[in-house]
Amino acid sequence: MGDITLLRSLPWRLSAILLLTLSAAAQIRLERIATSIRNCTDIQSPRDGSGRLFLVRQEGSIAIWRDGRVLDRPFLDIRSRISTGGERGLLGIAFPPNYRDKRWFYVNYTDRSGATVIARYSLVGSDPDLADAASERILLTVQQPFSNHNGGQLQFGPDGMLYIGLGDGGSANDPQNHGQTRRSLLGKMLRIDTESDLSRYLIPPDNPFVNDPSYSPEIWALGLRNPWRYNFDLATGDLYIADVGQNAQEEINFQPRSSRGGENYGWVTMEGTRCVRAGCDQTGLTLPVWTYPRTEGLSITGGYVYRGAYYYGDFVTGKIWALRRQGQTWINELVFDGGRALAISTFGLDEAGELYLANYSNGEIYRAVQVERPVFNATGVVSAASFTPGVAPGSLMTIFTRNVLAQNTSLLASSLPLPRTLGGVEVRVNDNPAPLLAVVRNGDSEQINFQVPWELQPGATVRLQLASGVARSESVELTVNPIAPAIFGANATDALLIRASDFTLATGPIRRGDTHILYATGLGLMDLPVANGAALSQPARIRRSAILRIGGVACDIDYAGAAPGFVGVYQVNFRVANAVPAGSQDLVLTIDGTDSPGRKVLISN
Ligand SMILES: [Ca+2]
Repeated sequence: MGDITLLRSLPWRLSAILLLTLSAAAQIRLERIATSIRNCTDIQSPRDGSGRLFLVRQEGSIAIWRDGRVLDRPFLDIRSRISTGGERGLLGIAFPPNYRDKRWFYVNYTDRSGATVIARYSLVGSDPDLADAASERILLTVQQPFSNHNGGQLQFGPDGMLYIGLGDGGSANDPQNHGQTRRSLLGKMLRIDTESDLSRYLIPPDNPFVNDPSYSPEIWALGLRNPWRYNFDLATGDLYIADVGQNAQEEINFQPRSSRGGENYGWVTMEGTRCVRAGCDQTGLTLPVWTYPRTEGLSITGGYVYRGAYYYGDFVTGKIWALRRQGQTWINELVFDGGRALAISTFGLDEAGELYLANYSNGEIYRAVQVERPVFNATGVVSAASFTPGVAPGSLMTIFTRNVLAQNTSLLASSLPLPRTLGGVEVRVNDNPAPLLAVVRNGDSEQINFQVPWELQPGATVRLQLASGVARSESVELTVNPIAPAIFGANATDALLIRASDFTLATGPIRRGDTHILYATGLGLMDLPVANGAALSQPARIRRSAILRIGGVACDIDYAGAAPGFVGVYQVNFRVANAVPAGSQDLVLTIDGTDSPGRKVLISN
């Protein structure tokens, strides 16, 4: 096969095909920036220009990461005040707007009795790297009936208010119905004003239930199970609340910046999009914009909007996805798969907008680094025989790409049926990996040869995407043709011909009256079916009419059909007509009225 699908540079003639290109989220790899942050529960930037990250340890201390290393002295150590283990401990830190001028911050922890405490601490004197453990001022204490589902995040919104996400109090299936109980702070998103009066917190007058005494006035939204992580998109002010599921679904709730609050996110009437309580009255509920099932993960860890997409992960399966809105739909892509060794407990975003995450199980902190994604476009998807556009069922295609292979490589499929992955590379056709013939990088030139699946319907739009490891290209859409005839060449111009008399390569001029064989692709369906990636072992004729002309003179065709033993390749056996003129002539194969690009043949005198 390598002799037939000769690799060549991209031809200059590319027809303009109007195509839709879908944008895609960046794939990432992880770069370790710190170790020894055991059981990290939060990563926060004070956004004060210092470049520091504050790394929260569940056991009750906070470390500072600055200039590439963790400072020896903890920023804060309140281990003596807290209960830890399981879902308890020091769970979150938040810096108020204009922190540089304020020098105080907030933490969320479970105290010795297991109650949730929201407290303010201040710095020691002028030292920006040391907080005063004796400066605690408790703003809010919420009793917890069970040890789990304590929430843990604290976030200031774009409105300067402090948002506090509280879980439903724990156990399973919210036995005390806190999520839907209006006077309970559990199972809610709270919104309070901490900055207007430092002696106490205030209820913002525009909270949704301030005038309804059946609700606690702190409530901003209800119906949450355990909103362990939630964050605002710093660019838009939209809020993403990742709510940990019970038995079936992990969910992401989206609250646009325009929201005035009061959403009911459904728990425990519903878990994600699934009914939990009998009756399941969904009136007034706001359903998640995205859920994932147990096959993908068991405990969602919400993240941040990073380079235009919401990156989040799963604590148990170590997967990281990017979710983004396109029109009215949400598109979710896997961007990293760390496996079960990566226990993603929290994400962080530094002042420059870079994304971080913590591995709860080994104490490592990572920076996410964007992976160069494979790149190709529609004009780089061409017939493997002619390097001209045209996608037809069963045909062999070449894709010219970048960023698929790290080094010079020449991988050829070594068995039939053709594999669906070669060297970690896939060509996805409507999300299904297609049979691959070759994956080649030579210098900056990369090309991939694949077979178009037989079952594609002419006229349909087909979506192509490249995958290399976890990296994914953007998708490119093409229209399927019934046929796309193209003749393989011996070089850039000349047809590759085999003499039928002795099956040797015809290298010199050919004689009138002799029978020759050419190879082609894109000739459409045959009178025998063949599986994708497989070759027939016997002849099978094409269904459409074939005409072969040399120098404009039609030549008799003995056979036009499958090339037995080859995938996606046809052969045409023809006799050079006596009326063909001598010299260099154009050879054109016409299938059902569609001409192949011409190839040169030399006719002897
Ligand atoms: Ca929900």
